[in-house]
Amino acid sequence: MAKKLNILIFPDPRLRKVAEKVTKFDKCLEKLANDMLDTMYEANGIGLAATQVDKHIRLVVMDLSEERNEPRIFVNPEYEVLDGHNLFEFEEGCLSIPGFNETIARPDKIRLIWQNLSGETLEDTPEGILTVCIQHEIDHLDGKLMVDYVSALKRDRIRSKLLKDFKRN
Ligand code: GNR
Ligand code: NI
Repeated sequence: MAKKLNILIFPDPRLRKVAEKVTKFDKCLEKLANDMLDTMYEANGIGLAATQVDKHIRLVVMDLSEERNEPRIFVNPEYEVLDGHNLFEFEEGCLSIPGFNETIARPDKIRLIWQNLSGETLEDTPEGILTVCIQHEIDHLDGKLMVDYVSALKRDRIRSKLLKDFKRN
C-alpha cells in the first residue's frame, strides 16, 4: 500500500537542501516513488520532487494527463538547454507554495536525460508542459524555488503570508 507523505511548505529550510544522486535502484526507491505518486495525486499536483517530501535524493514523479493515469518517474533527471534564446512563458504553481501562481520564462528547447527505476538511461527532447514541469522539479532537487524568480519584496510578502497561515494551523 502506498503512503501519503507530508509536503514541506515554503519557507521551510529543508526545501533548500541539494539532493544527492541515486545510486541504488532497489525496492526502497520504488516504494518512495509510489508513495510520492500517491501524495501528488492526493494533492492534485502534476509533479512532485523528493525534496518536497523531505527525501533528499534526485527523484521526481509526474503525471501530465487529464485522466491522471499516466504516472512517470524520473531518476537523476538532467537537462541541457538547446536554445537559450527561445524562452517559453507559463503560469506555474507549486505544492510547496500554496496559493501563489507566477508566470515564469524558461528555456523551451531542452534535451532531457534520466534513469528509470531499473537504472536504465533514457533521453528525450520534450515538448510542451513537460519541458516546464521538469525544469521546475529539477530546481527543487537543487534547493531552488519559484519564489527565487520574483522580486525580493514579493518573496517576503509570500513568506510572511505562509508563515502566518502556518501559525494559525
Ligand atoms: O502541480 C503543479 N503544477 C505546476 C504547474 C505549472 C508548472 C509547474 C507545476 S509543478 C506543481 C507541483 C509541484 O509543486 N511540483 O514541484
Ligand atoms: Ni513545486
